Amino acid sequence: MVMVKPSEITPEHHYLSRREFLKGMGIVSASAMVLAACRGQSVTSTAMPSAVKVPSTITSTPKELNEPLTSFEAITNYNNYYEFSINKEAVARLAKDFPTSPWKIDVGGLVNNPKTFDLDDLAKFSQQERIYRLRCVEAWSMVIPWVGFPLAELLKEVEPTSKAKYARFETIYDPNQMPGQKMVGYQWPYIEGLRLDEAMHDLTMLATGLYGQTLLPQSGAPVRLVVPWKYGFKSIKAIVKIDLVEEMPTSLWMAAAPNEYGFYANVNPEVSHPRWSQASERRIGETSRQKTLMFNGYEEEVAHLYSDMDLSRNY
Ligand SMILES: Nc1nc2c(c(=O)[nH]1)N[C@H]1C(S)=C(S)[C@@H](COP(=O)(O)O)O[C@H]1N2
Ligand SMILES: [Mo]
Repeated sequence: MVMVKPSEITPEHHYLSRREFLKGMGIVSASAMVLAACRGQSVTSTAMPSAVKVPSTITSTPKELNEPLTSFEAITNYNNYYEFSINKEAVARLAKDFPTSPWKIDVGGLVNNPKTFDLDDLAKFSQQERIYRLRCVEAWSMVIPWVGFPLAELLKEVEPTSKAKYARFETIYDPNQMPGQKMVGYQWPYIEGLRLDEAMHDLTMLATGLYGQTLLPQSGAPVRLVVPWKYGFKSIKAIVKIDLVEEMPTSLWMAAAPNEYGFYANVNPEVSHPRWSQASERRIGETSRQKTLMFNGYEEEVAHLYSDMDLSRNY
């Protein structure tokens, strides 16, 4: 396993605007081709056997950033995943053999049509590529070409009732496979939550892949949440359960350190975390720091969700 220190990551290829690229190349996933080119592999050899198979034709990119992508090597070797290790550069090795198939997600609670989704069911949702910034509360960030589908599409199938106000997400609990779950000081399994309108927002996705290939265990395989306008800890990995509930869920981080982590956790350069200023961030693989953007750059899309909140307070 090659361990990549952030300082050792070579400057990235500059990512062509996806639209420009597709104009020249046809409909093959642009990032899969960039990846293949970088690693000297053919696109077709990258599919993993035991998870949602990412199709080689990906149809849309609603959010185009025109920023260089973080390298595949950095995205998959610098991970926060406390179930395996608190050492970001050890996660990939420790998670390597984590079994991600078979898998199922139970979706229930305040819904008319509770349902269990296996990997084949997840693969039936039309998979799209979306390039998003990921901003960790520790003040580093990446640009990641995810593959997945809007969470809203799955939630529509279970039909939340009018009583449902929040979605509560749960990671698998398997301390034999996940040594970090024996760590004291945390209430395992990892829990996260979203308000229902946040969960239904088109930017909120369930990711099954990145860079045109199936997710690796360290990235949250086989399926993880991605909420790009919130700090990274909201984007819970290896989900086995989603419940629609009436009360605001208590996340693992809220329970562990209520003075440090709120429920909303919207990226906000004006509000410092007790241990980290949020004004700027280190883009992994780049040398200079850059200014953090309100809502991580998604203000236009999401600010209306919070029009009645005082954004100078730490939520
Ligand atoms: N189950 C689980 N999900 C998790 C975490 C974790 O420790 N366990 N870490 C979170 C944090 S703090 C971040 S920044 C992102 C990191 O995602 P990445 O490793 O794919 O970059 O995952 C989030 N999801
Ligand atoms: Mo994070």
